[in-house]
Amino acid sequence: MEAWGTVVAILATLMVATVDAKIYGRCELAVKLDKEGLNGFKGYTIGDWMCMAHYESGFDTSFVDHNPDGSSDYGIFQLNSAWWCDNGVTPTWNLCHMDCRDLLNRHLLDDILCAKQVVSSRNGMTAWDSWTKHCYGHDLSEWLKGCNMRVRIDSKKMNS
Ligand SMILES: [Ca+2]
Repeated sequence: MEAWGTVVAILATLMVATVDAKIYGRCELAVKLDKEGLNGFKGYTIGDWMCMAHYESGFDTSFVDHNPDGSSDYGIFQLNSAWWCDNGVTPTWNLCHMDCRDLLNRHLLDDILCAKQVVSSRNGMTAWDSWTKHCYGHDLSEWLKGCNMRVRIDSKKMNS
């Protein structure tokens, strides 16, 4: 039954490759985003990023959503395949020069670098409908409550 053992080994390898995703804990994600320099970036706080990511993906890096226009949104920040990444299907500008699949794994650095490009564009965070709908103008301190971090989340007092 050695062949069967080989099959099991291959399947296990494939699963590890495809399931390299992660649902981040709230504080875990907040600390990570802060560490990568998102707090205050272009005038937005970690609270803005946390709120947006929650409503976009529920902090699940494997989340993919399909849009009526044929494009898809990938990962924790739901980055779009017509603008920011290449999924091999949607005609794309691929402004982040990346494969959309790289937005589905647990490694967030590339996602964060791409999201920085999104928020640096003219529309800022209004690029994410969920941010406009659920986060803009709201008290976002709840998103960091109980997390062991000291970041200022009052954007009015912050230099952008
Ligand atoms: Ca990634």
